[in-house]
This record gives sequence, structure tokens and C-alpha cells, in this order.
Amino acid sequence: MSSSSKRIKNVSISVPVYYGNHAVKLAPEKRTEKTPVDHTHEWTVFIKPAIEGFDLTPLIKKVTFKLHETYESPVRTVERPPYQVTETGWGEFEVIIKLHFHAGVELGINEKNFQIFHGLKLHPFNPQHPPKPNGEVHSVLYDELVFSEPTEKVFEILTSKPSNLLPYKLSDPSKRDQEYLRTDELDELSKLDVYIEQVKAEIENQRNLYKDLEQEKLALLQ
Ligand code: SLL
Repeated sequence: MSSSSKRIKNVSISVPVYYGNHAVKLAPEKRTEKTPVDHTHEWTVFIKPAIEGFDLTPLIKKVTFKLHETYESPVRTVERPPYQVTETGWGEFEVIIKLHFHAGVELGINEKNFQIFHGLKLHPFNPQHPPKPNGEVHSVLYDELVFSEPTEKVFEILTSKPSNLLPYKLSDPSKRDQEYLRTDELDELSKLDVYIEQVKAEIENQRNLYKDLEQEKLALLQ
């Protein structure tokens, strides 16, 4: 086994993502001869990192969007960002968004995160948000791709720039049976520990920086 595919034990990294769809009523001027007459909406289904500037391309080879069978070639493949598909249609259905990782790298990925199901929305669905006059609909959800015990390679990709994600330690397996703490809470707590350490280090860093500046100032005054 090469060192880069070695797994890092007891560590997880979460990649925050947004996925979902936007839809608008299909404007008459947007229709072409090819647009079926029964199509009422134009929509875009997508998945993207929730962090600005975050680059998933070192991990993701392609993203496939599986549309309803009423569509011609329902499996649409997108090889580079933006990972999205724009179409017209008349009905709502479930889109299967599948992330395909580069070979070798996929060893570090938790399989349950390979697929995301998104119920395409064309019509207003949230009673709290009255329908917009232009019929725009946005259905955007947040999720995290969890890389449990990632390989060294995946770890390096996710924690170095521009991603800069913070890894966190998985909770102690022996404590996972405790009745009153859920495992995800334990993981949250371990995650917080990492953030606290990071903040402490930053404070120390700033303190040293300040000391250096003070000394420089004194030297200049002498
Ligand atoms: C429904 N179960 O009955 C859903 C199916 C299918 C949506 C929705 C256009 C396909 C095409 C289209 O909007 N299909 O004409 O290419 O509501």
C-alpha cells in the first residue's frame, strides 16, 4: 500500500455542500421549435461546495444527474464545475445526484455520501414564503460530505489551500454507548476541541507577532 492511500484513524473531515434546484416559468421568448409545448418551466439542478473558492476538482472526477425517464438520455454527466444541469419540463420528480471520485482517491470516501436525492421543485412549496410574481422557485439544501478516516491523500487535499478544512477526531468508540450523548454530539464536541486548539494557536501566534513588533518599535526608538 502506498503511503498516500494509508488511512488516518479516528479522524473525519466534513465538506459542506449546497444542492438543489432553481426554477422559473418558461418565458415564451425562451421557447425554441424544439421545446415541447407541454413544458412549462425551466430549471437548473446543481451541487456546489458551500465554501466560496473551495475546489472539489482534485477529488471529483464527474458528477452525474439522473433525471426522470421521460427525458432523453436521462443520465447527464458533468465533468467540471459548475456541476449543474439546466432543462425544461412540466413535472417534478426525484433527481439522483451522484459524485464520482477519482480512482484511488475514492478509497478515502464514506460510501453513504456518494449519492444525494433531490426532489425537483417547480411550484412554490414553502407556505412561509409567498409565491414570487415571476414564479421563481428555489429549493436549496445543505449537507456535508463526510470523509471518515480519510486516506492521507484525501486528508492533504481537504486540509491544504484553498480548501483549508479542519479535521476533527472521531469520538472514542467506547463512549459511543452512553445513553445521554448521541454519537453526532460526541463528534461535534471533538470537532469543537479542534477549533479551540486552533484558536489558542492563533492567539499565541498573534501574541508573538505583537511581541516582535514591540521589540522592533523599541529598537527604532533607541
Ligand atoms: C409526475 N412523476 O407525474 C412525475 C413525472 C416527469 C417530468 C414527472 C418532461 C419530460 C419531457 C418532464 O417534465 N418530465 O418531456 O422530456 O409529475
